[in-house]
Amino acid sequence: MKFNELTVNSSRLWESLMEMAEIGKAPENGVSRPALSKEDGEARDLLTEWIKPFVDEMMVDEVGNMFFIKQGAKSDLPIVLSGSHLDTQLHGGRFDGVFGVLAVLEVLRTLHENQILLDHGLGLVNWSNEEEARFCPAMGSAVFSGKISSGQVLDCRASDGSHYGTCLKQIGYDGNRLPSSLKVKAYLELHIEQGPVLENESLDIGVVTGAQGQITMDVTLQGVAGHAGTVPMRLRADALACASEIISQCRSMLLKKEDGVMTVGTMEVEPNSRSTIPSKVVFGMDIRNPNSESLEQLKNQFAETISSISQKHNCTNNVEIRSFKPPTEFDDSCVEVIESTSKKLQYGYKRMPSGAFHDACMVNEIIPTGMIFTPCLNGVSHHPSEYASQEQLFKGANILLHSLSELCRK
Ligand code: HGY
Ligand code: MN
Ligand code: MN
Repeated sequence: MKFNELTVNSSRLWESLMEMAEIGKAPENGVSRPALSKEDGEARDLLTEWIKPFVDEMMVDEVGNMFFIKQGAKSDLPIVLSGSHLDTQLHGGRFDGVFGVLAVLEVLRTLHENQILLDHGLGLVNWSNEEEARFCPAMGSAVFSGKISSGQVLDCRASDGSHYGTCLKQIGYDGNRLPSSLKVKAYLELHIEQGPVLENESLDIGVVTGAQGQITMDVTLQGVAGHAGTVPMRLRADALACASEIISQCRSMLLKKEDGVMTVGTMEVEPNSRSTIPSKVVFGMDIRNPNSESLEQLKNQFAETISSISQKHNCTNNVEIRSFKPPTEFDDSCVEVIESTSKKLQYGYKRMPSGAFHDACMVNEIIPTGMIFTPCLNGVSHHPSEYASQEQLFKGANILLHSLSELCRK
């Protein structure tokens, strides 16, 4: 068979995804495998068991990033790295992250069974805590790219008080092999799109050009508790009424703009009783924009809105920035390899930005990086109904196989 005709094994890839989805299985095909949970530990163990026969070296760094290296024919050359993340949102799906990890395993299996040894070594990486669903800010890939220190991540605490370093030790992935010994030529990440563009245009592949920047923040509003029946409306300092007006006002501002998104996905209300005026609200805000200046402007405009509406409601406010990730432009040479591979394999494709953030956005800070998208059903992700067909995943993994092979040629 000619190399160009080589494909991954579609059913083996699908079966590995379905077996991995059993770990942290949740109702309606969901997966709950939060970073550093017991389930995350089991998923890491299973990946290690599966990949052992196909690699020459494994290393785990201080924050739990896992690297598996298959040496190339020319061991003095830098390796090409590819991967994604095994952790999921608290109520996540079967494909976000894990598809990009198991597709690299499938590429290694395919090369092995066809006795193909590439010039450059090929590495698989499982990044720790990409979702930051429990620990934020604490992305493993952010440590790898030098954006935050391993100490900051190891000391990070979840909202339930869990300590990152302690949880990492408990699952046995507190490593010590800093990846600085790794020489990396390029990094590719394969991921479901998590949006509706490819499906709507009946395309197979997204050649990702970059990603939006993101600011996450916690907004605390302090009002005054009171009896729901006796306090006249004009005398209230109702923290929940204040929060509702802020969120609605911020949404109206964004709806008038061309781009940018804002989500409030978490809210704690005290004392959280039907017949007591809420005295305190803490809500989590996620703001994104493809442009740095616009992102900064949005943050400032929202801060002004929070302040003026808080005054109107006789509430005090505090805004804590939890994380900031700048917009990303991926490396032209990586984008071109993915695009030329899509043409060669005659898959329908388009160049497109990513609405979601990925480990690739962090890695791109220090290593030439590219991303490949595949469609997902109704563009849904971060939800149990997340779905991609075996055929869609097969095409994505084939693009990964041939793009990586191209990059691994001297
Ligand atoms: O939130 C994101 O964009 C990523 O999926 N964690
Ligand atoms: Mn992801
Ligand atoms: Mn995600």
